[in-house]
Amino acid sequence: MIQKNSPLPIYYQLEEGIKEAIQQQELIPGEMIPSEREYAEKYGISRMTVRQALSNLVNDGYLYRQRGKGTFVAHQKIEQPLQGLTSFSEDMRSRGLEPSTRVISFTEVEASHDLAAKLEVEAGALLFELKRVRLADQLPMAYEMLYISKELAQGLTKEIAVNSIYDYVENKLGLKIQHGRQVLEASIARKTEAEMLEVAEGAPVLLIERRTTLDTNKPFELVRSVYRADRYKFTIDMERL
Ligand code: 16G
Repeated sequence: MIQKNSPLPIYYQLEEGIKEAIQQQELIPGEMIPSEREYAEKYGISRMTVRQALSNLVNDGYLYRQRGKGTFVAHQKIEQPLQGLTSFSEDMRSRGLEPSTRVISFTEVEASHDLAAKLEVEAGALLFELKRVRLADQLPMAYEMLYISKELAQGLTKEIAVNSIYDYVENKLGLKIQHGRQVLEASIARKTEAEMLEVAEGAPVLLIERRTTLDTNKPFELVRSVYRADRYKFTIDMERL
C-alpha cells in the first residue's frame, strides 16, 4: 500500500490504506491493529511516519487507543440526517442494522403540572413512563426516557415497547405522527446513563429532546434520549437564507 516514489506523503498513503482496509472489512471494528513498529518494519518506513498516520486516524475517529493495550479499529459512527421524522427502528433498518431494545422500566405515572402542560393533558392524567436502551446489531446506541399519554397510546405494553412504538401507534392504533421538534445538546454520561450505554461515566454523549405531535396537533410523546457521541453523528441540510 505504500509507494515511495509517489508524490503523496507516506503518512497519507498509510492512512488511506488503513481506511481502505477498514472499509473492505479486512480490519474489523474492535480489532487491534498492528503496532507502530510492525507497520514500520512491514513497509520499511519510519515509526514517526506511522505514528503520524495513526494519530490522524485516531483524531478522525477511525481508530481508538486503549492505554497499555494498543490501538483498535473504531465502530463507524452512524450518520443520522435530521430532516425526516423517523423512529429508531426505521433508522437502523434503513442502514442494514438490526434494531433491538432493552426495556428497563415500563410504568404508569400521574402527569405533573409540567408534563401535563407539555403533553396537553390534565394534571394527574395517566402517562406511560418508559426507559429503554436502544441497540443496533447488539451495540447500545441510545438510552431514552419517554412519556406518552395513556389515553392516546391505548394498549401499549412492555412487549410492544420491545419493538417499535411508532409502528404500533400508526399501524395498530391508526394514529398519525406528523410533526416533531428536537433539541440537541452536548453532554456527558451520568452514572446510570453510562451503565446503560456501556461507556465510562463522563464519556461524551448527545442529549436529544424530542416532542412529537399527531396530525390533530395533539402532543404525542416527550422523549429525552442520550446518544453515544462515539457512535452517532447528525447531519443537517441547509439552504442559504
Ligand atoms: C426515536 C425517537 C423517539 C421515538 C422512537 C420510536 C429520537 C431522539 N427519539 O428513538 O422519540 O419514541 O424513535 O422508536 O430520535 P420505535 O418506533 O423504534 O419504538
